[in-house]
Amino acid sequence: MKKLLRAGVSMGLIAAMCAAPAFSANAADEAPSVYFTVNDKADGVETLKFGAVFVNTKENTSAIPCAVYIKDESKKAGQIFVKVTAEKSLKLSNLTGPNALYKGAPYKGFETDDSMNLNTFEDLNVLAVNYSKISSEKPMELNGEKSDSYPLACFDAKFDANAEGGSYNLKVYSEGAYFSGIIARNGDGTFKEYDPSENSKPLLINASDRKLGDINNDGKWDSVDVSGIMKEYSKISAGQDGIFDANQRAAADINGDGLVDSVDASNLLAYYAYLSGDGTSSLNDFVKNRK
Ligand SMILES: [Ca+2]
Ligand SMILES: [Ca+2]
Repeated sequence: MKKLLRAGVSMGLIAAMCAAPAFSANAADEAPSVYFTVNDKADGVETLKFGAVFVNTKENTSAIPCAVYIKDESKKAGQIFVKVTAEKSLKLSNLTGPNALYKGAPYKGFETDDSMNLNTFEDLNVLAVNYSKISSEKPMELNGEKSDSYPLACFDAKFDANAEGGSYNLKVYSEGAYFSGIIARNGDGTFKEYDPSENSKPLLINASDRKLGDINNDGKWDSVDVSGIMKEYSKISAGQDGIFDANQRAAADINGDGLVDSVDASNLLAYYAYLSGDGTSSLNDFVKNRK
């Protein structure tokens, strides 16, 4: 009985959280999706422990190289239409296929940038990439072991000079004529279409005018920053407005999980102790290596 009740609760939660009621749980498991990476060797760019990217807008003056990948466990993708967007002050440009930078594409038959369809819609800040072999009823043939052995496409993301601090998202765009779709082919003529904008996780980019964790922007990481995060967290968790501005909030998500909470405060406190003991790693490296 208990077990049944628990199952009932979790199913209810899943139904409430699921934005795509058209898919059953099983279908959602196999649904192909896309994901994004950034090259964190660019100045002022760091990939945080739980995947979000931190950008110090003071240190970052160049475009950030990015890539978009398809994750298709079933290996059934037969046609791929993906459109990528971000907030307008994070400008997307320089769309190319993956061949030059990554020495290959996810699928056979796409050895040049001309063979995939690449389009830039500047007004919308949207980039489009199509892998389309209309004549085939079969899935496309992979080049590597997995669908994400190579990216679908590469592009640059660059903050406008007047971009404000805060949370930005690289995500799939699918609106009207600018739709995104992945058609999975079963090899027998039947197929199923998925909208990757519904099941792909955006890449969170936290942009701040200060260094990660330096909440008061005094060039030091210490107890003042820790107590700032605790204050912010206690306000937010009490349902009140936070005290941080957007730059501070972006600098406070130290582990990159999209939340500013006590875990960030405890990471920062441990880092403060580590620095006091003459530690030399960056805050991000310290947090990533922390158990
Ligand atoms: Ca500080
Ligand atoms: Ca966090």
